[in-house]
Order: sequence, then C-alpha cells, then structure tokens
Amino acid sequence: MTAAVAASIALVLAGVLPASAADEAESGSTSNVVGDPEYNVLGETPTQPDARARMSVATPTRITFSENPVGTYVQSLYVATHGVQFGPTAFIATDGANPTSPVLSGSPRFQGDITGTFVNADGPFTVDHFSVDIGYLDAANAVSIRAFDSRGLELVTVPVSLTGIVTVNVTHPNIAAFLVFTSGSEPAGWAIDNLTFTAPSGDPSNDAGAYVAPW
Ligand SMILES: [Ca+2]
Repeated sequence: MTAAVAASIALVLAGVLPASAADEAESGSTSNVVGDPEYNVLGETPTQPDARARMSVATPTRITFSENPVGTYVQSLYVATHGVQFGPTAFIATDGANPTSPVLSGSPRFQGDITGTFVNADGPFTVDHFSVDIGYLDAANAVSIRAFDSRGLELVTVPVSLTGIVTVNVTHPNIAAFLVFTSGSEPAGWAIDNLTFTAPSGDPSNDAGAYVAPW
C-alpha cells in the first residue's frame, strides 16, 4: 500500500466519503487512487481561476454551450473549464425552437445520442445529481437519460415524460457518466442545454475504483 493510498483510505475512514465510495476506493486501491492526497486536499494554485474557484466552494457548474463557437465538436473542450468530457459526435448548434440556444446536438443534427463523463484536471469524479434541459420535444417518452457509475454500470434511466423544453433532474449516488438517447419516436429531434451539476470539492478519492466508460 502506498502512502497515497493510505492517506486516501484515511480520508474515507474519517467520513469524507460515503460508504459506497469507500468500498470502491478500497477495492481499487492497487492502482486507481489518483493523485497526491496532500495536493488534492489542500488544493493548488488554480490554472483556471474561475472554474476551480466554483468547484472549491461547491457551487453548481453550468454549461450553456455559448462558451464555444457554433459548429464546434466539443469533445474534451469542457474538461479543464467545467469538468465534462462529451462524446465525439456532439457539437454546438443553433436551435430556433430553444430560447437558450445555442445548444449541444448529437449527430446527426438533433437526432444522435449525447454522452458525457464527469472528469476534470484531477481525473474522473462522480456527482449525486445533475440537471439538463432537453428539447424541443414534440412527443412524450421519446428521449431518456441513463446514468452510469464509475464501472460503466447503469444506475438509473429517466424517461422524459413531458414535452417542450424539459429540465430533467437526475439524482443518484455516484454518477460518473450519462447518456441522453432517443428511446421512442421524436420526429423533430432534440438537443440539450444548461447542463448543471456540483462537482466534489477537492476530494481525491471521489474518482473511485477502476474507472470504465460505458461506451
Ligand atoms: Ca444555451
């Protein structure tokens, strides 16, 4: 056991982490507890002052997709600034049906699935809640959100039962990643906007265990 692992487990025993995260930290302790705990606990000089400051005081992070130009395939553009890695086919688009355009579209435009993984400069992390606007939906139960844990296993799937621009809240412990996908018939398509979550504040072991992306 390395000093870093020992320190991380000590944090777990001190009650910093919930029990499930503690289990993951222990089971993954051979190689996957990332980083120097002193660095993570005490923080560092922020390289992205605004974003890191928001995270350190546990205020919500919000991505509005007005941060980058329309047409951008965002992929890892939001990792350093906001803490989300998007799938390779998602791009920023204008959407006349959404009052908060621009939005994030999958490929094909307004038809493709969208994936997101919570990861920042310190590595993957999990959240217990996030919200996202989905729309414009002409049909109920046509689009769903699925949340995954850090092993890539499904935690919960939330069908969007309303129409229009719908703010969907997903609440479950230890959400590492999510998928928004067409689960029914939505002829006019959809996009997402205003992804909002609260990242853990400097917790080095919240990137628990063996991390496996579900896609
Ligand atoms: Ca927007």
